[in-house]
Amino acid sequence: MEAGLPDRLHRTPSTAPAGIVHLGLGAFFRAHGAVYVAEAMARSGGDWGIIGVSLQSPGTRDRLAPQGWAYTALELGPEGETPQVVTVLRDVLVAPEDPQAVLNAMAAPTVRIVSLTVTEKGYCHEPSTGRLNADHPDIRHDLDHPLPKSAPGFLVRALALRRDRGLPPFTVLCCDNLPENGRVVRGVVLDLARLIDPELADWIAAHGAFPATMVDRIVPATTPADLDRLEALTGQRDEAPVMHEPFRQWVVEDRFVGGDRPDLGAVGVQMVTDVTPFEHMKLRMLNGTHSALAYLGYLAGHQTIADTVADPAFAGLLTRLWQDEIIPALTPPPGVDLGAYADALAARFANPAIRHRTWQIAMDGSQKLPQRILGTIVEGRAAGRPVPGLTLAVAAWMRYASGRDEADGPIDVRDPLAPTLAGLWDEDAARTVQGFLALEQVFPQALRADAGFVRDLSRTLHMLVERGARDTVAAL
Ligand code: CS2
Repeated sequence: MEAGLPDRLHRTPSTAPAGIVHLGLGAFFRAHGAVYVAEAMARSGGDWGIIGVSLQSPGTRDRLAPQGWAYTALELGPEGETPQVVTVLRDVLVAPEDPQAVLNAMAAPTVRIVSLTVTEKGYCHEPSTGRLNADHPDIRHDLDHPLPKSAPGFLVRALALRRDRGLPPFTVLCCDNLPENGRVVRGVVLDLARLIDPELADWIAAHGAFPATMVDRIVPATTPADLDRLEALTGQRDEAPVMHEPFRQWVVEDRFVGGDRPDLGAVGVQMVTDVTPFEHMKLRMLNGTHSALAYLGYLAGHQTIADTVADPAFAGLLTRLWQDEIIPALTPPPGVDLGAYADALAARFANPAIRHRTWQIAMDGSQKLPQRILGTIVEGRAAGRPVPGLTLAVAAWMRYASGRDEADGPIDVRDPLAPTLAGLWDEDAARTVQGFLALEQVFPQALRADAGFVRDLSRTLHMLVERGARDTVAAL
């Protein structure tokens, strides 16, 4: 044992072969998919240990390595904290340091699933169409170089290795909050493969599997204070724990290459034939209101989602968004009562133990808004249903993306389009709206051509700037 490391956490990693390679080893996957897989193996066995891959930086690998890849998942309930040590990781690779090692891991005969949480922008696609953006700098690189940078590049090059070695493809299990995530990742993989080797694309189309999933657990970023609190609770120093709420849900389309997968159904994962109604419900009811609260709450000076919904004006907005604007456009998944789902969400958002920053959720709005908010607006307007709350959320995103807050202080806007968005801000609300709506990769044609929506959005943005977020929410 290394000095200072507690023995319960620190362990010699298992040498059993891994069955899964996971791209994008962030806090969300370590608090969600990895925990389910660990439980499924404990329950039903199988060599499903996970090799994690960081596509950008070595930080997670460097913090986990001295712990033998074990880490604590700390459940933050309203009435207490429950730690669990997760030991399902077998190794962690850092793609930019050694892309060949990542490809070798993905092409190993024992690996049958490659799962991904690379965030919306990691698929290098156009959010409004779901197709590969062949002009993306990483895709341009991956077209010319056998050692890739992007997630689609790793998938395609590793699938090529497997085909060349006579191995079956792995199942690609997308665990990001994209609409029809299985179809989108299949589309970008086939688009890229076709540009590299059309026969490879045919082979993947014929033999591959890209099940759709709906993933849900609120996992705020771990802070230095969390490390100290956890140490006080357990007596062990963990340099790489993850924090999560008690709730979790995973709905998975049961379509795996050769039917080969961990026994997820035994540990509460819903294995279904159609994920779409679950995905719409979650993306629009949870993530849609999350984004609305993030932009408006941030502008109103609220640090976290729990703080935002503790403000009665925002709690009122939330109820209204669900009841009047979002639920009427949804088809409930089998056996689900959407009103009860909303009530449960309200309690989850209010959980004071979860310090989920509005700033964190506000990231990458250009990649998130289409599936979270814009689809509901299109459907509402087509049905003649007013959508003032969601329109206000879009206006708040524009205001936020300007990079200046209501006291004219700077906002640290994180978005692949950040410089473009900041440049669209204009003193005149109608001109700002015109500039944003010209972003074809974000706004669907149905909204860009909807004069009534353009007028409502311009008025709402004008009011938001004049009166500030809190007053505008209260007056809605
Ligand atoms: C959040 C999600 O950061 C965000 O954009 O809306 O991470 C959200 O917490 C999860 O999807 C909950 O399952």
